[in-house]
Amino acid sequence: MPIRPAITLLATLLCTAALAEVHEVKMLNRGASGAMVYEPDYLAIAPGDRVRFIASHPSHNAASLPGLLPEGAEPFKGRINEEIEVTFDTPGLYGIQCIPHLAMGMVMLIQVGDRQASEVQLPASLPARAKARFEQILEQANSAY
Ligand SMILES: [Cu+2]
Repeated sequence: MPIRPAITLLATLLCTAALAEVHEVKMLNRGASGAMVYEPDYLAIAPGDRVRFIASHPSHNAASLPGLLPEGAEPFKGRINEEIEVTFDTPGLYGIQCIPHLAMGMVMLIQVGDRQASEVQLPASLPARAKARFEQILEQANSAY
């Protein structure tokens, strides 16, 4: 390989790494939008960005939601009360759930990369309150575009 393209590629990789952002999400018993919430409950981020889930209140976790995960993305599951930082490399829409409070609607959405407006398919097996909150989040996200 000629030397110059190799150096250019390396510089590009370093720049991408330097630009990656860390976004913070609090896990709360009560927040501005109700009981058992992630705050914020919607993020639009760039591929390679990280999200830190902060155990602001006890008894929550953050885990990927099967059925609302981009193809090829790595599932993850934090422990209860654990602060985790997740890197989102694969573009697409991610559903995040608090496993003990899924039935109470403790979910959030993370959009990684450019948005594909039409294709949001919520998993059929979602509890009613989780489904309702996803729909609310999507409505707010759509009106912001
Ligand atoms: Cu919870």
